Order: sequence, then structure tokens, then C-alpha cells
Amino acid sequence: MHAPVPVIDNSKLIYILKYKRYLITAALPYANGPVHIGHLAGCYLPADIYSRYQRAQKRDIKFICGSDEHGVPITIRAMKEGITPQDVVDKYNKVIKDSFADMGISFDIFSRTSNQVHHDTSQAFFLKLYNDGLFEERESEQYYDEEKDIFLADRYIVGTCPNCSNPNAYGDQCEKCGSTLSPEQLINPRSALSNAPLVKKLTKHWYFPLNKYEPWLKEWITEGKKDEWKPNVYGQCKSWLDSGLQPRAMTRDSLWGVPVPLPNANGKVLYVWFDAPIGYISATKELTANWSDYWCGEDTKLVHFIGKDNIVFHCIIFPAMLKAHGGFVLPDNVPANEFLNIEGEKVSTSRNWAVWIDEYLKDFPDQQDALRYVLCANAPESKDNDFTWKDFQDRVNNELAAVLGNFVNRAFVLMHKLCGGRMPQFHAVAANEADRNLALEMKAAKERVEAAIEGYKFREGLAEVIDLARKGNKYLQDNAPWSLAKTPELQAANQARIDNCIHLCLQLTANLAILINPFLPFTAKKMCYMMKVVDRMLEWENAGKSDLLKTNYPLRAPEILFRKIEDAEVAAQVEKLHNNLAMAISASLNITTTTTPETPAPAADPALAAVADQKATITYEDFAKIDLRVGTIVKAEKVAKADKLLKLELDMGTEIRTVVSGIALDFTPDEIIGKQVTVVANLAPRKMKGIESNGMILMAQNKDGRLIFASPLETADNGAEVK
Ligand code: B3M
Ligand code: ZN
Repeated sequence: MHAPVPVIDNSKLIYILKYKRYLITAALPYANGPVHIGHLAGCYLPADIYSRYQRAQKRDIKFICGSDEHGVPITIRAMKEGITPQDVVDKYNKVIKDSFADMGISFDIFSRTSNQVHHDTSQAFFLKLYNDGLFEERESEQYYDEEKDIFLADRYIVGTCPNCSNPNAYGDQCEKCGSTLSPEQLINPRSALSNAPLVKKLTKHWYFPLNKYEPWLKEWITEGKKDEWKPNVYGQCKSWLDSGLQPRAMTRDSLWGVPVPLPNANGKVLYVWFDAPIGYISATKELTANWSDYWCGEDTKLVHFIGKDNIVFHCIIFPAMLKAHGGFVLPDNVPANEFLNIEGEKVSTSRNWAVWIDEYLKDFPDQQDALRYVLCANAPESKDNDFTWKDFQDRVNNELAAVLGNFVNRAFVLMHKLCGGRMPQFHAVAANEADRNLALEMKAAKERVEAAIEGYKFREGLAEVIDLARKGNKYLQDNAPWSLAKTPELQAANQARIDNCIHLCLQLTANLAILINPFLPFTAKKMCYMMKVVDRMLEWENAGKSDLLKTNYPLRAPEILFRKIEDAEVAAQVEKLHNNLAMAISASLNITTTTTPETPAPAADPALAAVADQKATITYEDFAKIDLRVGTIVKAEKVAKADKLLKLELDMGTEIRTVVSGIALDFTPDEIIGKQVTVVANLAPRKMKGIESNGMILMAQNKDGRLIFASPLETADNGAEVK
């Protein structure tokens, strides 16, 4: 349907399709929690690099995002915190928007799906399909929680697994034996929200006939996209198509969402995955009156940046919706990334195993580009990857600072020392082979970086830029202008060679600024400042040229582009991760000691919340490994620089123990002295904020979040075993 003109890049025979407009979207994050580095690496950073590059190419682009403010996790979060869903989304829309802005993610708009334009747009979309007679109406019985007065999504139904008898299997999956389930298969299903037994109620929904679009999707994807889409994306689509598509309900029973725009549809809203992708369209409407040029023109290149868990929605369901509606451009590419693990473990929001962007920026102010660098250099482009703080340190210190930062610094220092602080001339008569080669390298690097970015290979593109800086360092080392200036006489005799060398190193610096700009925009800006050039120099067409800087004008003093990351900072970050985990686990232990089971822990993502909420059955032998004992708190004090921690000293009968506990938000040190507590006495020691903690105290957590000591009812001997 597009009529792209293939242009042959004559050096590499790469076909670059020319489009009139670019519509670049990044997945709309759920507004139910802050964003972490996994989000950034998975989708927002590559989308930003691509958008910044396209802008530097002076192409007509719109970079679209916003928060996804509907869906079950948001209502659950609101219920849990005792606030309205609107409060939840207002809070996190701001937190997320600020984090992205602080990291330099250059959206043209960051909108939200709770606003009016979006409600109108998605309702109109639904009505068009409805009026075209596309939906199938189906009535079915679904589980209903009478206590909370809501129909429950599968994830919020728990019961006994028919395969392995795990009493805490979910309505969609048993996490113990791994089997996929439907709520109907659970024995004694109950609500994960209220623990109440469930009743079945009849309800009506509108189904989109995905099956009817299967032949078209097969042709569009398996014939049209096979060689264009990344193998991980194509592979997922293929397996969906191979297993056959089913009609899918596009409405839900809920009070939070976009109301179904039909009479007699009270209490029904659009399915969040129906309205969310339409959010890309509504956000573009909000951004520009010319929105339809982008969405309805045939010469738009639409690219969706997402994480791998969103592939089916962007490659199959949304394209089928667009096709059914008609008049819209279809995605040209969906370059989804895989996941980023942290220190060898999957990111878990409920276990707080994550590096949150807002916290990173508090600990590393002004180090946005260091993080952007590491997340791109190590991006999970083709498989899951691991982020470790040690690797962060190594890459920043040994690549960014030692190669790029060092080259720019040396070029500037030498220019001030050997060329009077001015941009020296290039003397053609004194030019040599190495000079000519370096100029060629600049041209070649431009082409390679360009091809990599156009092909969504951002790691490769970034590595090319660093490699060019490495070549600069080698050129400098080989030509060693300092050795040509050992004495004033020698310098006078060699000034033409010295000038040429410094001249080229500074032209290379200008090239590096252009090439690094999509990846590390803060750094490119600093470099422009040092070179006294305006931002316009960063336009992509300038890359590859070795006459970007004029001669004879004074340049500024060098600034340190990248500071080194210290060992102590790495250690502190690793400790912080483990502390967060220990606190999250102790909070989830508290959940298990309540009399009424709690809702899934912070319900950022139900699949992850499950980790904290559910535990597999253990044997008596497992239990017997835990040494539970009674102790009395004899001393308690706040831990410096940790709002949540108290340092406790416990009389265990035969010894005084130190335990660090995350209860400082609930209790003052004074009010707990003399209290008896149950202690996990044989837990491996762990350092928290530099204090060694030897054990853990058990607390119960009420529904309202209040902590209560899990103490013996009568006074027990200190050290008494609990069994
Ligand atoms: N909010 C899921 C997610 O954040 C969803 C993406 C919507 S994109 C239209 O992973
Ligand atoms: Zn099971």
C-alpha cells in the first residue's frame, strides 16, 4: 500500500525507504507506578534515539506517548490504597512524565488516556466498528465478587489447581506447576480481593472477530514483514497465527475506563487493550490539528516501540482493528526489545527488585547520559540481558570516560597548549596519509551509524560512535603532537603538522557530537558549548564532513564530559537493591501472618505481585529449618539516612542480637521498647546501611496497611522456641 521510493546507499547497497512523515510511538506505560530502567531500555530509549536521529535528518516526525490510565491494575491499586482510580493516575502520570523528561526522552507529546479527546476518539472508533456490524454480542457467565461488587479479571481469581492441588493458583495460571488455566478449572474459586467465594453472573460483551482477519494478517505479516521485522517479533507473531485466532472480547464490566458508547451498557467499559493503542491516535490529535496527515496518509512510516510482552497487541490485534476501521496507516515496523534483568534476576516491582529512574537521578544527578549509554550499549535487542552495577561502572569508566571523554579532553587541552587556544588551520601542504585516512573514517562512520539506526540496531550504532573516538585516540597517539613541540624551536619547525593534527581532532570532535547526539543528547550539548557552535551544527547532513569548524576562533576550556563511577557507589547501589528486596520480602511475610489473606501486594503488575503473594507448599522438613524464637526489644533507634529502618537490640535469653527492621514508618523507637516479638533467628546475616542484621522480626499487616507485632499472647521466656 505504501509507495516508497527505494534509494540505494551506493557504498553498502542499503535500501532506505523514503517516507514523507514519521509517526513514532512508544508504549503507553500504565499509570500505576513509577518507571524503572527496564522500561527505559526496553522501549523509551530506543524510541528516543530513533526520534532524535530522524529530527537530525530534518524529517517530519511526531514522537507520541502518554500514560495508559485504564485497566484492572489501576482499580486494584486504588482499592488497596483507599483512594480513587483518578487519584492513582494523576499521581503516576506526573511521576512518569517527570522521569522521562529528566532522562531527556523527547516526546512531542506525553498525553493520557483519561482525557476527553481520548474518550471521544476511542468511543468513535468503537462505534464505527459497531455500526459496520463487526462485533459479535455474546452472553456468558462470569465470576463476580459480591463483597467488592465487581466482576473479576482472571488474574484476581484464586483457587485450587486441578493439576497439582496448589491452593493458591490463579484464574489464568498456576505458578506452581506452570499450567495455563481458566477460572472454570479452579477448585473452590475465591476472590483475590476479598477472599469471598465467587458467584457466577450473566454478562454481555462485544467480541471482535479476530478470526476473520486471520487470512489478511497472515498475508500481511508472513509475506510482507518476514524479512523486515526483528526475528523475535516475527517469531511471536508467527506462532500466534499458527495456533489460530479467536474472537476477543473488547469490553469489560468495570466502572473505570472508557464507557461503552451504547444504550444499556451501564457498568461496561472498553477493554483496556482496545482503547490504549487508540491512545496513540488521540495523543496525535491533541498535539496537532494536522493529525490526519500522519495517521491517514499513505506515505507515513508508523513505528511502534514496545517491550516484548506487548507484541501481540501491536502486531496482531491493533493492526486488525485499524484494518477493520479503515482509513488508517498500518505499522511499518514494531521493533520490540526483550527484557532487562538486574544483577541476574528478573525485575520485580512487588519484590522491589528494580532500579527506579527517579531514584537513580537522586543518586546520580546530571548522569543521565551515563545511564543512557549503558542501557543502549547493553540493550536487550535480541535476547534478555543483564544490568549489573559493576558493568555500569566498567562501561562508564572504561568506554565512555576513557575513550570518548578522554579523546575530547585531550584534543582541547592540546589545542590550548600548542595552538594558542584557537582552532588551528589545516595546511594542505603538510597533510599526510594518516590525516586523509581519518577524514575517510569520519565519512564511513556516518554511514555505518546511519545504517544501524535505520535498521533499529542501536547498540551497533553506539558502538560505531565509540569506535570512531577510539580511532581518534589512536591517531593522536600515532601523531603525538606533544613530541613535536618538546622545545620552542622544535615546535616552530613542526607547527604545520601540529596544526593539522589538532585541527582534525577538533573536526572529529564535531563529528562525534553529531553522531552521539541521538544517543547522548546532554553530552552533545556540552560539546557544542565547548566548540562554541550552535545546535544546528548537529544536523545529520553535517556528519562525515571534516570542515565543520571554522579556523582561528578561540574555543572554550574543556569540560569533563563523564565522571568516573567509584567502587563505593557501586557497592551502595547493590546494597540498596538487597535492602529493598529484604524490606519487600519482610512486608510479604507480614501478609502471610494476617488472618485474612491480603490483596496481591502492590499491584503494579499482577503477574509480578503474585511473586510476593503466593508461596508454594512446603514440607515439614522445610519448616523445621526455620528457627523461630521469642525475644524482647531492649533498645531501638532510627537508622541514619533510612526512613523505614529501625535498629533493634533483642534479648534472646542467651545473647543480645542486633536486627534491622523496616518498621520505622509505623513505630517510634520509644513505643516498642519492652515488647516481645517472634524472631526468625537463623536467617543469614545481612548488612543494611552498614549495620549487620542478624535475623528478622515477624509482623502482621492489617488490610489498612497497619503493622501489628506477631508477639506471643502471654509473656514467654526470651529465647523460647516457637513451633
Ligand atoms: N500499558 C502495557 C505495558 O505498559 C500497556 C501498554 C499499552 S501500549 C498501547 O506494558
Ligand atoms: Zn498447579
